[in-house]
Amino acid sequence: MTPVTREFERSHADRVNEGPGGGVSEGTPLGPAQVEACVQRALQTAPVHDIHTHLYAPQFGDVLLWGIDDLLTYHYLVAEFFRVAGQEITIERFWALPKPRQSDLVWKHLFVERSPISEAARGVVTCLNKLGLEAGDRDLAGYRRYFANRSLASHLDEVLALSGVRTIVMTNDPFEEREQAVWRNGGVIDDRFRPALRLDGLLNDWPTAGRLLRDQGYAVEPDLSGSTAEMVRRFLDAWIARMRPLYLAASLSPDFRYPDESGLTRLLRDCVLPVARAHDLPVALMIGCRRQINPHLRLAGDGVGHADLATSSNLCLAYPDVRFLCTVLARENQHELAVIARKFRNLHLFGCWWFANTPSLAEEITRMRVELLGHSFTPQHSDVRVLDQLIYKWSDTRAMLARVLTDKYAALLAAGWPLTDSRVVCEVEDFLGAGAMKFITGATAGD
Ligand code: FIX
Ligand code: ZN
Repeated sequence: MTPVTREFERSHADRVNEGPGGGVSEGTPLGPAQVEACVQRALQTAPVHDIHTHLYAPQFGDVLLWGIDDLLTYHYLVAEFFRVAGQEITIERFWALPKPRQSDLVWKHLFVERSPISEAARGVVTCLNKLGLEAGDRDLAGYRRYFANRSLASHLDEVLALSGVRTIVMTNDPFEEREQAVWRNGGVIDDRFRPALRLDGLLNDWPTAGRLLRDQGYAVEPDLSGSTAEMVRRFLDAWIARMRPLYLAASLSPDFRYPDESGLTRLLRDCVLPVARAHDLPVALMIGCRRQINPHLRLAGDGVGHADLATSSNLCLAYPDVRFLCTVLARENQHELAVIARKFRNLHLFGCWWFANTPSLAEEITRMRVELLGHSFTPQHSDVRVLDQLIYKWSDTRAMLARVLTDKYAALLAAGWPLTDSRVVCEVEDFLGAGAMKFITGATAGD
């Protein structure tokens, strides 16, 4: 049993379940007037285990983004900036500027010349205010001074305290040179950060991945023939040994089909799934991103497409002994995925991903998931790329969950079911990531 499994095997929920009368007798009984305050309190105190981010432990150096210029050049805001900037600011001219000049432009167009009303723009306001900087002062130079005077170590502590985040799961690309040095030197030493082995390079761009593997001495073929599958498995084994990831992950296009005649099916069937099974590691599928629909926008240029989710049920059916995490990008796919999850205990839904992470969509999706799945899903991950964004993404999620869970628990009480504060607290802990960690580590309650 790994240390991670031990940490999550006995959650608050399990302890309450051991109480007399199946646990409902432990804690203080709740009346209708107390439900909202109890849910709010539970959401404020439960630690967050953020199961998908693009943050990195400080030892990765400048791979970890933080501070005002990174906040303002977040790709969500870059896309919004180009919608309102004058034609004289061409996309090429913008990219040629150093980051602080890019953020000057974003600030001017999205925060000075108009109210920062979009979700991503309001997020910056929330971050600044919660850090004690008056966003309304519009003092960009002052915010820069504030961040310049912070040490990363204490800033990280403060952001984690403000956002209530205990665990940050990184996105670790084995082909990313800047990350490789950390793994060569013994790996991550800050246990607030946990690795996830990201396989987009391998699965979505085989010509490049194959070349990189050959450079590293793996005898792989462009057409995947010969010993390629065995070599790729060895490559994955080596990275799993080095990184000890919580799960393997890939984002997939809406055109992804499994099984089919493609190289992607072969790489999954002959390499990734056998390796996941052998190491007892879940596979996270993030489906529906149509990459680079406007390549000029770079990271901001990705779009969304409606996926054929028969692929998810085919995988869950064919590999009952592999645990799958899944999130989908298109609003149109959300209901279908929740129905599929009802059919497969090896499928855990997580998060309202990217364009689905807006207050209105996240609330709609979360209500629907609670109604169809009860507790057996994880409402949110942050997906943040800049450390400070944890502050607004998790305060927004807590506000959304407060509305949804208050309604659901109030309806349950009204239906005549007794509730206690302890029960609510432990269920909220699971919703904020403890449940996902149990699924990921194979310690799901009831096993
Ligand atoms: O593929 C992913 O993990 C996506 O979440 C990102 O690549 C995307 O750019 C993003 O930041 C979404 O929030
Ligand atoms: Zn992501």
